Amino acid sequence: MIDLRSDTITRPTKSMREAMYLAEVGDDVYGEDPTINELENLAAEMLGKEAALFVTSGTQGNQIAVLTHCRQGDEIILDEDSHIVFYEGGAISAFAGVQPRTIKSEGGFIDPQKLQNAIRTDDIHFPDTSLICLENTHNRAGGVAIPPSHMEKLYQIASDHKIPVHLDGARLFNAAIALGEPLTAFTQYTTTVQVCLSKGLGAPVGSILAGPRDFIEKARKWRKRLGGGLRQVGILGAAGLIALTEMVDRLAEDHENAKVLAQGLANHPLLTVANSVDTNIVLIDIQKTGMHSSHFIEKLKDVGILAVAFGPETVRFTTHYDLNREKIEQAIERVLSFEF
Ligand code: TLP
Repeated sequence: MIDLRSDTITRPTKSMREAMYLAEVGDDVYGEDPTINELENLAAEMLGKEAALFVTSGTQGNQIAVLTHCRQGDEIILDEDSHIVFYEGGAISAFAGVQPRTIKSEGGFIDPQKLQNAIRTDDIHFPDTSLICLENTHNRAGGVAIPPSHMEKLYQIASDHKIPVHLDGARLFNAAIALGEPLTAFTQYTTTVQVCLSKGLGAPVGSILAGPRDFIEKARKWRKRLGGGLRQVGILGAAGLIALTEMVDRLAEDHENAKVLAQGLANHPLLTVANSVDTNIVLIDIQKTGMHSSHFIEKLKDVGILAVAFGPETVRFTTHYDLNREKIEQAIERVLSFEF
């Protein structure tokens, strides 16, 4: 099988497994795991934030951010197609008790005027707007890398209203590599940020939530409340350190492979590339096949390819570390020779 479902399927590298085996560990709930402490310090430095916290997943990192920034009954502003709204099981309402006020972005870009209009004024009828969430790269828009200059405009509006900004940067490393910008070029326009170690960077488990020191101390308590206080977790942190030090620059290969895949699939008369392929995600519009995407991905399995449905007429293919150029070329060949 050529598995293009997600970059989450990457398995830990040999050097990750060795580092995990040898990791120095302690009880992290006591703050005594040296490997996790090293990971959190390095991540905070790379992201230009005062402090960082290792969390079990991107979802947990985003949810802890919302819980820490907001109170029940608050309103948070975010793109209607953001991961937090679309793919986190309604957790912001289930856990933080906040109300989402969604904006329709244009291909992942939130219009500053729409953001400005969505912020509540001081009125006894209204909920308080207590958080603005951004996403970069933007998953459902097709891995779109949003430039720091656009984030700056949104951050300026948020700052004018004294509203914090949380960035779901599950794939922020991809945005940084694609645009040739340092991570801090993006994170300077955020109050807090969540980045995933377990996507393109290949770690088996884990994300980082980073922000001001007092925020991270409160977030640590929320993590504990959610059962996310782990003990000798340096075993996982060791892989996270390799992810941050050895796996970032090579994301460029995944991006190249995605472009090759998109160009190849575009040669099929019934398939249309539906995104700009900035990073490692290719969206294919299958409307001309007359099939529903769920049927289409079942058919793809017959030729040994896994992908995910992204809407009734859209299918997502994601490139990653476990698929080299040869596999990408095989995938193209298999799709092109297939009669839908
Ligand atoms: N996204 C997964 C699925 O949940 C859709 C994927 O395969 O792309 N933020 C963004 C932008 C994400 O894409 C994801 C994972 C998360 C957060 C959540 O990360 P995890 O899976 O670690 O909870």
